[in-house]
Amino acid sequence: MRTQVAIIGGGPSGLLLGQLLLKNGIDAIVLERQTREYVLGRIRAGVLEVGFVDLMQEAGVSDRMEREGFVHDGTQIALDNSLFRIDFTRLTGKPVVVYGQTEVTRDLYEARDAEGGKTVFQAQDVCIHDAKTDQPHLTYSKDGKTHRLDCDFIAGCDGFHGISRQTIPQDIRREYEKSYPFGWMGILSETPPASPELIYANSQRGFALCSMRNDNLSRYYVQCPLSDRVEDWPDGRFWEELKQRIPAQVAETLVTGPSIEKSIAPLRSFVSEPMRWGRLFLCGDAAHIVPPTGAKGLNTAASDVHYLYNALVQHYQEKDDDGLDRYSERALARIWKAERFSWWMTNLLHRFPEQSAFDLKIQRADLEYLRNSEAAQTALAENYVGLPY
Ligand code: FAS
Ligand code: PHB
Repeated sequence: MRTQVAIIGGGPSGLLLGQLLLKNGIDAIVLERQTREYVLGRIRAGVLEVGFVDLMQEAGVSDRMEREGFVHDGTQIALDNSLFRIDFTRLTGKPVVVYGQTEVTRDLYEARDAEGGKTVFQAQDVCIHDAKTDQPHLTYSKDGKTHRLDCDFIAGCDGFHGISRQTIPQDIRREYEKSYPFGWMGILSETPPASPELIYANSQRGFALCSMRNDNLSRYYVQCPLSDRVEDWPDGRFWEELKQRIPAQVAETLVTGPSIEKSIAPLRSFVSEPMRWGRLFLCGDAAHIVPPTGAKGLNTAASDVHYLYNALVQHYQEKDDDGLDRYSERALARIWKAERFSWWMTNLLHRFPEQSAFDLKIQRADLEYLRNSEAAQTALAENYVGLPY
């Protein structure tokens, strides 16, 4: 088998890249380790930057998002028992769109099917060969047979636990990592959202987030110790803890119900440089991870896709490799700003086990400054809605 661009990973990065390439007449095959159902069963991101929405429009996959996505002009910050609002649209001219990553992935798969994009599910043991030559290829196994896929370029869109990053020799890779001493216990419930906008809460008991997917599907998180397991959090305990971390005026009207999904995610900041090795290009979680506090994970995957897709179009249509040669530098410049913002939001809103009385005073001063300063709110808003590509 041969294609122009071999994409490893059928998550949002791989699918969005594949769709944009397809739209520009560039052939790409997606190799996905899991089944489609498994990929669509993951509950992850919920907030999309306008840049992401624009890319989905460019890919011709935005109809349902425009119908069902919630445009949010701002967010609420809860400090103990009070709330204050960050007005994204007034401060930056841009909103965000609340639309689940699961739905994004579903829409991309449906578009890929409709337009004849080829996806190999349950492709096991994907291996990258000759990435440093102009004739790279992949091998993978499926149905007990080994297959070969010859290509011009390889897009490593296989997430944090994929093989692409590991293919780059250790002495070439520079990895930067920060692990946080807590996780997020998240639930999904078929209940109306606690508030029309998201609420990011810093409370004495720890961080909490009230989010949503639609008018009757809510997404909540509470900060929890890394040692916790999902079974430590029966629904009743979760709801009681959430109510103690959000303002009483919100807790009083909170509609609780059975969880339909529950998971604990660790929080990590991670970047692997460079994002190119010969004809292999890393994209999304394969190259970087952020704590979800700033809602940047999926959105930085989108900016990687933007740079890589435009570079590949430039290569094939203009015989110009400037975009490919600059890909890693350009993607990393924006990624590090998203890493900084996600780290900052995480430090602003969470309680750290080793925080001293002084640290707590500084954190509170940071929050009070944010509450009262338009400049501070503008800085948060412009990062949250998404810095320019
Ligand atoms: P993904 O990990 O989504 O996709 C990679 C794909 O590659 C997967 O389908 C995998 O099966 C496949 N793959 C892996 N290895 C392979 C191999 N060897 N061969 C073939 N295929 C292979 N971001 C936010 O903005 N907000 C959030 O709230 C949020 N919550 C998250 C919760 C969790 C538990 C996790 C893990 C991430 C969360 N994220 C969140 C970040 C998340 O949304 C990612 O940024 C997003 O999934 C990135 O998409 P991809 O780069 O496509 O990687
Ligand atoms: C979500 O809705 O899952 C969500 C929203 C905002 C975040 C993280 C997660 O910062």
